Amino acid sequence: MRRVITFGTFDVLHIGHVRILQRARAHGDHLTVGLSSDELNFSKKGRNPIYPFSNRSELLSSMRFVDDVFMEESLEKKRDYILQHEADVLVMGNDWEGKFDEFSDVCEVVYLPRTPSISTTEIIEIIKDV
Ligand code: C2G
Repeated sequence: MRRVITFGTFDVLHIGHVRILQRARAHGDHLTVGLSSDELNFSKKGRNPIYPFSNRSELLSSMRFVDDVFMEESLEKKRDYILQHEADVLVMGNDWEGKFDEFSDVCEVVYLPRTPSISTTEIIEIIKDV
């Protein structure tokens, strides 16, 4: 079984998230998602997520192409997570291009094109203006 792993906050789930998860899953037979904790999102983006970890985890777990979800607590633990979950391939959007090449000794690293013109930040801004 070829195991794929990916990471993210996946807050205010949108088509860009769905498409990266679908494409990540297509790189193997099993997809594990390291879902950022609320605290990690705060440290990454300077704000709490709109949806708490429990809701974001439930949303991802409901997707047929997501097989497993665990809490990503630190960006620095990525190597441990990859080994712990026995991932054969790490897939990320290309906004992370090159950032995870250091893990190519333990798994294949694949960057896929982001879905253009959509982001959680943009969605939040639009909703604020309504
Ligand atoms: N993404 C995408 N297209 C978009 C928006 C996001 O393909 N329009 C991808 C990102 O490239 C990422 C994934 O969706 O691979 C999740 O995006 P975020 O939830 O914004 O996650 P991020 O803040 O990039 O966290 O350890 C890595 C980090 O946890 C990744």
